[in-house]
Amino acid sequence: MKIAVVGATGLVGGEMLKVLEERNFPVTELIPVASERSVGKQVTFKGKQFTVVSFEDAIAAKPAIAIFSAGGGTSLALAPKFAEAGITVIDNSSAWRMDPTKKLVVPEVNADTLTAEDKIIANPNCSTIQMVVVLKPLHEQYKIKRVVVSTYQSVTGTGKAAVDQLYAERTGDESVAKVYPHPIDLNVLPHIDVFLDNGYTKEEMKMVKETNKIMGDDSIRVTATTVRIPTIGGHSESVNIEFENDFELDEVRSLLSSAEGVVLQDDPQNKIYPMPLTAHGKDEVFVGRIRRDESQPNTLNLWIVADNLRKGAATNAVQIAEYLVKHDLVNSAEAVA
Ligand code: A2P
Ligand code: 11C
Repeated sequence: MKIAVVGATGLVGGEMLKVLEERNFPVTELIPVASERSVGKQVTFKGKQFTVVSFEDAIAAKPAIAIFSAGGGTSLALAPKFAEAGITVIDNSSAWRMDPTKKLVVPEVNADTLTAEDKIIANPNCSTIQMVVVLKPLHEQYKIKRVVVSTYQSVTGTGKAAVDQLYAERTGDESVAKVYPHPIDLNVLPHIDVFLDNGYTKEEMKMVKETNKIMGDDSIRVTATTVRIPTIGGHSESVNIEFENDFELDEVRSLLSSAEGVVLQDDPQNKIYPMPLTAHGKDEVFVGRIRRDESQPNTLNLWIVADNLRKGAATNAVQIAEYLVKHDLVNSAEAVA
């Protein structure tokens, strides 16, 4: 299958190439796309060099799937052009997520809603993805009423320039451009994406709206505080969940340990709990610190960590592609060749 990766020179794009390779996705031809300034550059995939091409050349090559991670503006402008050519777009930007005509998909939660007619499929925000993978099995069993989440997010969520800022601050290199309004090393910024009129940030409102859309249930009330911390391995989340029905902690652990894509790390006596350092480079969502909220009935506290570039972005997109291929929902290489 011919696959285009739009944004192949970026941080998430590079992770997409690694994940496609590691999961042995059946790529017969890779078509890397980036901005005009990168056309002609090389990217490495499965030990071979591939030349970055323009989006026009990529469409002409008729890939079956194009995975986009090149920013919202690029997705808005280019995804319809790919879709019109019969190419299924899986888009990692926020451009199409809340469009009622587009599906917003986390495979463990709602891949079964996908059809061959879905030509632009939205990949959710990283902090939302890792949370809903854990919420889904709990919602099915106990019915969630309300979620209160606070995040501790990696600088990798901002992109390569932010990783550079963190290390430049650490080494005292003044020549590197700053992407955050304050220092990030030895600091914590309660500020991710832009502030909105209601006092929340866009990242916080993404967590609210995207959770309802993916879970297919607007009755779940969500409130979020999203925070940037000087780490690179992944995003962490403190999540407080109030249910309609009561639960047993052992049953919660057992549900989560058998949930698809979830790894239970919940042995605090032995200092075992999820951390960005140990989640880094992994495809799963890690959950631990599972305990009852003793301040009100039917309420649970837990701690969720995942690599935001993996399950939060590249892995989720590749899993959507895998689902489409498995269920024969894309134009095959022969059909579009
Ligand atoms: P380029 O490297 O040529 O700028 P990141 O978020 O890590 O900065 O990555 C953004 C990715 O999106 C890069 O691969 C970047 O390519 C790509 N990109 C930016 N603008 C466009 C565009 N207009 N068309 C295609 N790719 C783009
Ligand atoms: C961050 N969650 O950590 C953001 C990055 O909507 O896909 C991803 C933004 C998005 O800064």
